[in-house]
Amino acid sequence: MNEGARDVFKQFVTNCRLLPAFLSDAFECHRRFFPAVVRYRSLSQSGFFVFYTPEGIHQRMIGRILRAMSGFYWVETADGVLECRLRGRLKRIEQQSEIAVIGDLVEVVVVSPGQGAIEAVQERTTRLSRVAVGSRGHKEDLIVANVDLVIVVVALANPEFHPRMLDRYLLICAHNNLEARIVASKADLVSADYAAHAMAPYAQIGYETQTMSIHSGEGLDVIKAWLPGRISVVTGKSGVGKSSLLNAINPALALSVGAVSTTLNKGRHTTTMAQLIPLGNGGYVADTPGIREIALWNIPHDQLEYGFREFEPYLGECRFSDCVHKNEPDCAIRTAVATGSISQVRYESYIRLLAGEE
Ligand SMILES: Nc1nc2c(ncn2[C@@H]2O[C@H](COP(=O)(O)OP(=O)(O)OP(=O)(O)O)[C@@H](O)[C@H]2O)c(=O)[nH]1
Ligand SMILES: [Mg+2]
Ligand SMILES: [Zn+2]
Repeated sequence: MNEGARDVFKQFVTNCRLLPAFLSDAFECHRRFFPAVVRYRSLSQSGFFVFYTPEGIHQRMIGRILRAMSGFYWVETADGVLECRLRGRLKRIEQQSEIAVIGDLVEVVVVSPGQGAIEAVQERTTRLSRVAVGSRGHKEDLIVANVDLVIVVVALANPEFHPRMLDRYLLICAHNNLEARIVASKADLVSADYAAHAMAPYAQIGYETQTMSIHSGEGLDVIKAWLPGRISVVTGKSGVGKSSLLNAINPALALSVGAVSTTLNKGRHTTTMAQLIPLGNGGYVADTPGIREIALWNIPHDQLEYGFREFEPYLGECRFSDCVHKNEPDCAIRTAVATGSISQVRYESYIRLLAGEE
């Protein structure tokens, strides 16, 4: 499309977005008389236009990236899923940061049947990424864009429950300003008492927690009700049952599920690539591989305390303003731990993260 035509097109798109829905519908009915508009579905999310230019027909659509691999992007549009590549100009930005990731809303142009080019990436509302804000010399490792909810799955057994790992995930969510809910999976392998005991410190500090089992069906309805109308990411260590959970909620997904490696009790990364799955109820869910490199991820020490929400009432109460709550005198956090207001387990997690321990 030449520059002149592009400007006219942009103006046209802008004008169309301002139109009330009924007008778009009217256009649809009378498209014979308005050859520029072929179809328009939703004012906010998706829609598409056919615009006549001297070179022919160009469709510009808004779509959502469902999958990304080796420079290819699978974009869900009003007209099906297109396999897309980035326009050259975007590729140059890509080298500095991830320009397009799953969850992104993008503007695409059809280049041939089933294939398109990503022209622009819309601004993200939120992001789930591994690299701390403010850390230098790192390319931001963005996992999913426009996330509304992170479902952190921890197994109550097989692999053994480790609060440390859960705390790391919660820290990442807090650092990305994302709501996190905790699913304690494989409840069929432990007693109800054990499950309640494991989750108690998290429930106490206001996290929504849910025990779940794909065998007994416990918790599935509750988790299913979290999903409509938002983008959720299911995350957690390999082998905890993330893909199993999604299959149990929606068997049509048929995600591959693997046995937990018995030698290492670590899982073996059955899911190798994050993908966003449209659920058909306005909701999307991303199944992610267990984050293997999570140990490498680090955030600055002075920001660590903000990832522990129960510390918040005490921050600023310590004698030293730069207190790291380790062995400084008159530390409000340590006092709160001693009096039982802050859980010992969580405090230990904090100390280990502070020490950079794996
Ligand atoms: N007993 C029991 N086993 C479960 C449950 N959920 C999952 N599993 C088993 O746990 C193993 C791992 O499940 P997956 O769903 O592949 O785990 P994942 O978290 O997706 O693992 P990655 O894709 O490697 O990150 C499989 O053998 C499942 O059958 C559960 O509720 N109870
Ligand atoms: Mg999986
Ligand atoms: Zn302190």
